[in-house]
Amino acid sequence: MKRILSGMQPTYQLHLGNYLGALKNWVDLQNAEPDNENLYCVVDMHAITMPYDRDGLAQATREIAAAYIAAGIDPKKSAIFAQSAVGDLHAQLMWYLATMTQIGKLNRMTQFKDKVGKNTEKAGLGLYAYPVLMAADILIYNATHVPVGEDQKQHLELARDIASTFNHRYNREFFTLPEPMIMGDATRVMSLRDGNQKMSKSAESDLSRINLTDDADMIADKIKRAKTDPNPLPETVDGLKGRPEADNLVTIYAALSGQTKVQVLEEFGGKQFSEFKPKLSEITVEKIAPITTRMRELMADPTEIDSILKNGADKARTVASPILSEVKSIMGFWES
Ligand code: AQP
Repeated sequence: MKRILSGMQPTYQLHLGNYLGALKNWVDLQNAEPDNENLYCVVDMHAITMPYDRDGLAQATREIAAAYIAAGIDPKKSAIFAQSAVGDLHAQLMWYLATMTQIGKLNRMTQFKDKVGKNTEKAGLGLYAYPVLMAADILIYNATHVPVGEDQKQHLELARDIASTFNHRYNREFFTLPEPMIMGDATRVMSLRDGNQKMSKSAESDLSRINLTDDADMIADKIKRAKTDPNPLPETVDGLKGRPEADNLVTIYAALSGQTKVQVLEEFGGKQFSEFKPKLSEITVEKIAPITTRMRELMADPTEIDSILKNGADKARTVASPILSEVKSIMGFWES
C-alpha cells in the first residue's frame, strides 16, 4: 500500500498548471489505486511565507479544498485537511528536522532564489526554511509517494536527503524515503505570455494563466491572446524544439484530451494557430467548466467544506501523532 501525500498553497487561485501538473494526477491515482491511503493538504502555513491577505486566508483555504473536491478528490477516499489544523505536529517535526538540515543545501534551492531575487537580506526565515517544513509535511505521515509538478522535484530531493540523514544519525530505517511522482505529460505547464516561464499563481499578468475559476469567455480570450510564433504547427514533436510557446499549447491540448503530442500533431500539424487555438479553447472549457461549476456550488455552503476539513484533520492527526511520538523517543527526549 502506498501512502500518498501532497498539497497546494491557498495563495491566489489555482490554475491549469496546478491542475494538470498535480491535481488531475491525484484524482487519477485515487481512482486507479483504491488501496492507497491518500492525504491531501491545503498548505496554509506555506502560504504565509510571502505577504498574504490575512482576511482572505481562511476562505482561500476553503476554496482550495473545494477545488480538490470539484476536480474529483473524494473525501471518503482521501483525507482533505488544512496544514495548520495539524500545525503543531508539522511545526514540531520541522524543528527537529531543521537541526539536521545543512544551510548549504538550503542555499541551493531555486524556488527561494526565484522568489526573493536579489533581495536575500530582507527575505524571511520562513521562506528560506520552506523546504524543511515541506519535508516535515511529508515525513510526519511517513508518506511513501508524493505526486507533484516538476518544479517541486528539488524540494522532494531535499526531503529524501533529510529523511536519510535522520535514519543514518539514529541508526535505523525509520523514515521511508518519499518517492516523487511526476506524472502525465504536462509536468511543467508554461505561461501563456512566455513559453520559458512556468505558469504561476503569483505572475503579475492574469493573461499568463488560465485559472480554474475563469469562465468560457475568459478562457477563449486568454488562449486567443496567448503568445505564439508566426509559423504553422509542425508535423512532428521534433519540430516543436526551439518553439516553447507552440510546445506548451500542444502539451496542454494533449494533456486535456488524453492524447500524446504525436497524436495532436497528426491532427493539427501544418495548421495555423488561428485554427488550433479555438479547438484548444473548446477542450479547455469542456474540462474546466464542470470543475468551476462544482466549486461554486461547494463554496455556496461552507459548512460542508468545513466539516470535510475537520474530518480530514482528525484523520491526519491519527496518522501523524504516533509517528511524532516515535521520532521523539528515537531522538531521546524525556517522556512520561
Ligand atoms: N506551471 C506548473 N506546471 C505543472 N505543475 C505545477 N505546479 C505549480 N505550477 C505548475 C504544481 O502544483 C502543485 C501546487 O503548487 P503550490 O500551490 O505549492 O504552488 P507553486 O508550486 O508555488 O505554484 P505557483 O502557481 O507557481 O505559485 P506561486 O506563484 O505562488 O509560486 C505543486 O505540485 C506544483 O508542482
